Amino acid sequence: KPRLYSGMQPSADSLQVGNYIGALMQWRDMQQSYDAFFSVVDLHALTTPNDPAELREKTRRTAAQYIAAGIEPSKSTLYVQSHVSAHAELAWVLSTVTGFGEAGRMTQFKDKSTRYGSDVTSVGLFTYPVLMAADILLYQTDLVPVGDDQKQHVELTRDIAERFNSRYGQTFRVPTPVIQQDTARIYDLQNPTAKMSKSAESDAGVLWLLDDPAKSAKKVMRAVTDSEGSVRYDRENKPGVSNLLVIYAALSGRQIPAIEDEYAGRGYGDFKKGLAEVVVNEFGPVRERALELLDDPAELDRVLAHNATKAETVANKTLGDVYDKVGLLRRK
Ligand code: AQP
Repeated sequence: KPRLYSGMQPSADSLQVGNYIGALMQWRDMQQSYDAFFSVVDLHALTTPNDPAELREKTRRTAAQYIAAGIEPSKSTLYVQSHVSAHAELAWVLSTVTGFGEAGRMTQFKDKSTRYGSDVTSVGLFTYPVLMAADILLYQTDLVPVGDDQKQHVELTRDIAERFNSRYGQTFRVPTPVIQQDTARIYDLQNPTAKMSKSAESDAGVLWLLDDPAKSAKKVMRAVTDSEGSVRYDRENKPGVSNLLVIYAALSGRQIPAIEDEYAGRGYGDFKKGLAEVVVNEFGPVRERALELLDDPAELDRVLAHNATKAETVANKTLGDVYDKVGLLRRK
């Protein structure tokens, strides 16, 4: 089976509906036909300020939500990035074959460093894409499903892999990004031209997977729409309604035109009520399952440890090969 790699940062207590539709639902499907590795990238999360105890808890919670959403830890390798030390080790070697200039062209770094200011912007934030390259290349990955915003990082990963291979001989498989479709991109309910994000400044427009369903229903009812009053998909002129339609279609497994037909001639109130019901029905069981898993952290930790061991076997093989190729004297 071809190999697939993806991950998410444990940057909040709960994932949001964009993570669910844009990543988890697709991972769940893809794990059937790929040898899939899914990690909770806690080392990446260190690039933004964190409370240590909270970071630990968020890491467990993120893993629990992967499982609750249908990632099967007996089928896919679901593990915590920092449990496999090869990630940090390979990142170091890769940083020595990455140009300072090419890393400096990463737009996410430029955006985030402008947002954070020079006091909070760390060297780690700058080398974030190199660590991501290590994540992907350690597993001899074929496919990397990512959002638009990560495409440039996967391209950098490909460049690094090709450069390393040509300098030291065939070592890494060169991965291909699978960019999520426009209809898998979810926007903030209060600000429907901005991507919904775990780290949004206000959470009024964010639908959290682990929120009380009544609260999510309320957020749907308060979502920004427009004054036209017709339920119709038009990203450009009706970003709010279009976003709600996309969420409705993804969570219900129906097509957008069928939903437009159902609500033709009815107001936004009815449409939002329908969507609120879909959200509650879909998130309810996922939330319950995640909370159940979190009730038994020892068992969850055991599953994660077992999967880390599986990941390590693959990762250490690649790392050993890299160390040999670059000329490090191996410990006997
Ligand atoms: N709004 C979204 N629509 C569709 N897919 C999304 N993803 C994230 N937001 C949306 C996908 O989820 C995976 C994890 O990405 P992430 O950890 O970067 O998610 P985030 O919620 O955007 O988190 P942060 O902490 O707020 O990150 P930054 O600061 O980077 O924006 C990815 O597959 C992503 O495509």
